[in-house]
Amino acid sequence: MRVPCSVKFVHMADIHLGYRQYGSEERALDFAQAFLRAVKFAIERKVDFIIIAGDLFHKRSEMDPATLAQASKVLEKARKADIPVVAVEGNHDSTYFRDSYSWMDYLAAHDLLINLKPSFDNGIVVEEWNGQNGSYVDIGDARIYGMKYYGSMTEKVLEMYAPKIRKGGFTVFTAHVGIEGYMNIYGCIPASKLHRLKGRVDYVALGHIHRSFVEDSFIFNPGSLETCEVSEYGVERGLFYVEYDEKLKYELVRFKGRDFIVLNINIDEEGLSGLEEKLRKFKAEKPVVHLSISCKRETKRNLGEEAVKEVVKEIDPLVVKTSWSVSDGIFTPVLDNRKDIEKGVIEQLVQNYGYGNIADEVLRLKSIFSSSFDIPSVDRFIESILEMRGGEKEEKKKSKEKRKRERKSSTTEVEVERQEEEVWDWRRAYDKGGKTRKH
Ligand SMILES: [Mn+2]
Repeated sequence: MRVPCSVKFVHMADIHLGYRQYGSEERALDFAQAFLRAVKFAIERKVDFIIIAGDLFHKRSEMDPATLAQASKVLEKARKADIPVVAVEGNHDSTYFRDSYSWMDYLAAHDLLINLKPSFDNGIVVEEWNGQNGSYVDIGDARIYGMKYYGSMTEKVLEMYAPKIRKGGFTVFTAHVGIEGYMNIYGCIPASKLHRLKGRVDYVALGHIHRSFVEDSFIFNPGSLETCEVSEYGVERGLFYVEYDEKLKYELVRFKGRDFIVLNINIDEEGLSGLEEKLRKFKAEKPVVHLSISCKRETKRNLGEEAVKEVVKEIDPLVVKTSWSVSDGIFTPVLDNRKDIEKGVIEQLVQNYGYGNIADEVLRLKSIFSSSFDIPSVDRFIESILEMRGGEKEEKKKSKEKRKRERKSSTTEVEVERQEEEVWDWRRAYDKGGKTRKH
């Protein structure tokens, strides 16, 4: 006999709280605001529960008070509305080889979320959530199973996990794992391994890949809420609002985040006025600007990076990133670009991990390791990086103060919208440079 069930929920993933993208605190606030918006949406729709399929946080160990406050303040909103939040840990949330206490466990200990993961004791243990630990939980007409990120062990763990799944009403399986063929990142498995859960599971709720996709109305991946790297900008991403009433209905809900402007320009041909013209065509509020500039080596030398940045400053950007591709003439051998290309690839790869721009250092390490595995020179090199980073921090601080002084007020429509949006105390405290205000 079929038991009728009716379920309503929101499925989100890859929130990356605490990500100071480009070293910008404003960007970290964008990620928090995106999370707040998503949870408020769920509350407005009066859902039965919220699923967070991993990567709530950007960093797994170094937590700072502002980030923790962002997470708990928003999760408290859901708790006040009596909406349970069911989560699993992503690669950014936990160390997956050792089973240590994570910040997600901490939030679970404060009744702010249900952190589902199997345990291991002579094989896999899949038990009901007891308020502290567990792999599945029953909420209303739904049962939700969770599996955290296991990296290269994912397939093995899933193989052990799958036979333990027992259908209970509308059954969800949520995991932080990617599917091969969507994005070339680590931690993906073939889709077939999950399609095999059909019959026992009604909805597979994934996270990890930062773009949305749906397979067979069975596997769902919403993508990241904010733009974690420039290549994600403009990609379909959002959260899934799902209703089940003997029939599955879902929609991808998108929210507008920080504006990005991605531009290619040949300065020799178009000049700085060409750049100005191109920039003016965008209607963006305090955007992140990525400029790929190509020109002759001579032009770069004569013009300099600052002149280009001055032009971009006209549109009041939040961040300006430039990458130059210079040539000495028509007959520049392609191989000359190899280093740039390699550097570009590494920049893209490490950008997502919050280490800042360390492409040069990675390349240098690569050359040390590929010439000879010489530990003393590795040590020396690491030490020199650490010294350099110390200096950079000072400089960043200075330029931040300068930026603050230069900040202009703008009154575009988007700005008004933002002001109307509910803003937390931590955001204000942050704007004041972290100083506590008297009430
Ligand atoms: Mn992620």
